[in-house]
Amino acid sequence: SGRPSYRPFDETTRSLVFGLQPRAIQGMLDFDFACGRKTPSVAAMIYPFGGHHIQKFYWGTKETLLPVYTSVGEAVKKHADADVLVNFSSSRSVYSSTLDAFNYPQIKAIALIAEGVPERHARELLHLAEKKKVLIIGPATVGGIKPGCFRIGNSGGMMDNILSSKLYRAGSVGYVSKSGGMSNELNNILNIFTNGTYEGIAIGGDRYPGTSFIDHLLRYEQDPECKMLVLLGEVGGIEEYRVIEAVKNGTIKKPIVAWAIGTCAKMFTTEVQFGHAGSMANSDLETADAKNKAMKAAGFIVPDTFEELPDVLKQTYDALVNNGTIVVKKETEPPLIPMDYKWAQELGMIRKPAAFISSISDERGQELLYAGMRISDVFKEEIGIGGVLSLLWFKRRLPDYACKFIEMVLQLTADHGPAVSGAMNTIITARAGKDLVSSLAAGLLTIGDRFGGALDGAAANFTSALNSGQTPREFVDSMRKANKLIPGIGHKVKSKTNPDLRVELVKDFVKSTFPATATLDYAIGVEAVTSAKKDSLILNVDGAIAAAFCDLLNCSGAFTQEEAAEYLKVGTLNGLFVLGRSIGFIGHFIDQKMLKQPLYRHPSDDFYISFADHSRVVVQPKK
Ligand code: Q5B
Repeated sequence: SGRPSYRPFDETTRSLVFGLQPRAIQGMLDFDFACGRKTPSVAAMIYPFGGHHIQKFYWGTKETLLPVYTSVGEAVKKHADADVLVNFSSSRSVYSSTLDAFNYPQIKAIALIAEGVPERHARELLHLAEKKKVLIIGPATVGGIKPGCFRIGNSGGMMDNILSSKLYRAGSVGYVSKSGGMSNELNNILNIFTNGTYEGIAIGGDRYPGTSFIDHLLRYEQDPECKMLVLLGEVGGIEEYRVIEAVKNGTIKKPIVAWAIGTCAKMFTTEVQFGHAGSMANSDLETADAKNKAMKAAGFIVPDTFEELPDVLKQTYDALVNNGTIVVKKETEPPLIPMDYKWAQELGMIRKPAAFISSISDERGQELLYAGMRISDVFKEEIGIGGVLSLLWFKRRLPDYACKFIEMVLQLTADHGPAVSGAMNTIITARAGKDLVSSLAAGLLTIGDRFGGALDGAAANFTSALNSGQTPREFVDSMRKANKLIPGIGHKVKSKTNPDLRVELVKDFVKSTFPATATLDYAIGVEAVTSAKKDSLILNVDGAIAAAFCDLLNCSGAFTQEEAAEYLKVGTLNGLFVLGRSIGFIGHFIDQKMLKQPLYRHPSDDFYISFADHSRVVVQPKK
């Protein structure tokens, strides 16, 4: 890469990201753009599952494509300029993916983000990394940031944080800490009290980090652009003492401000384990107080309390400015980074008209809601399928008898044998080798005016006839005059002498539970007229259900008159037959498949085939 070893990241650094982390990658690209980088710092992603593909990201206001490879080897081969691996693999797979990355000398630095990596694995990786001269940051870290140059994963936080801490351009202070959260705090403090961060690394909170404080501080010491060092240590471990040694023996000469977090541990009567796996003092030497004392004694600039850290940072920085070590540069404004739509929306900064309105269900919250009712209450209150239908179709709870009626309708209409149009279609489609949805759809598509889909028509006709004051006979006559069949009347096989028991069940239930039955009574009156003419012109299942549902809409008290009329107008009632009969059609599909029925071909002798006369006339072309 041509970079000196003390400077693993600069404004030309290119990385590979292991794992599908679109948010983190977008954050890295937004950072790059804010820094004025010419090329994105992420060259590609590696994800072993799902095959080689491409993903789209924003580059400023425009969009850019990043390839996703299935192996480190493939990615390295395609992107010879990438020498950093940001490894987001989980604690289970980080060991193997990092071992694999060690096979490619092109990779010079690896950040291990995963928490909970087994210590045995961490130590092995650490050992191998030393042998292979690979810089490891982590595990259990957000990574680190090189302002103006390169951001590892989510380091530095959200873009507004990056901008307010001026991480889009380099400052003069190099820091190292364990915690990613404290790194953010340091970025902020350094921006306020100095000219900002030159580089910041969070080594991670585990007991065996791939690199420690000293590794990074020695790099900063060598880097002429880094003028001042900060060490944010903590209770537990003895890594701070390696830095003390380096300061004492003169390896580290640059001014170093330091603080070990965890001085409050002494206020507890027992040993305290802080948030990090390694943050517990196993001896007096490992306490934060002992470390602060030792660092101060070795010549570090150590405040008396953490609250005084900003003051000593400012004093140290001012002194470096005054003696000419730091030359304050003119501030440059970063380019405007378009805010992520979702984030802006969350902040309440933008609004957008919704393309769709929906008012029956909502899955966005913690719990699924049906018309405002929690799914857990649906079961707690045992509202049943009738209750669920009343919520999702009518957006309200209906009285108990209404829910029971709905359930009765679904059971009554569930099937009527294999010979009806819809079942035949389903069976033929299933036998043609088609799937469940196709076979079901083929069956459903037969539902209409003649078969199963006469409910809406029946409801409309019975209602208007009843409301207009026509007697059933006048209504039948008027329909005949208009040459119209009465929807809800007539059946292919059922008749006065072979009554449809389903209709009887409907009548009995409605008569005994509904507060009013004017429409059903009217339909029965119509049946009396039609069946007197012809035995098969009975009130059929469509007609009986439709008439009863009109009574439910009009007289249950759950709907206004306008609502009742609107539900009829939009064609709600055929839905009852469609829903109920879907049960049967699916049954027929499964039945045919289980019976391994072959392709059906209808016998040709069942067709009378005749061509129209004109098909034999040859039309001569005009001369
Ligand atoms: N005539 C149902 O016809 C059927 C008349 C009528 C006045 C009428 C017919 C019809 C209206 C639509 C309707 C739902 C096609 C039916 C269902 C679900 C099912 C099915 C299953 C299940 C039967 C003979 C004579 C003619 C006609 C006259 C007939 N209907 N007059 N109003 N409605 N009804 N559909 O038996 O003088 O001789 O020329 O369209 O409500 O689909 O089980 O099968 O659960 O799956 O073939 O129950 O009624 O009678 O057409 O030969 O007519 O009666 O004008 O008079 P048919 P046609 P004319 S339930």
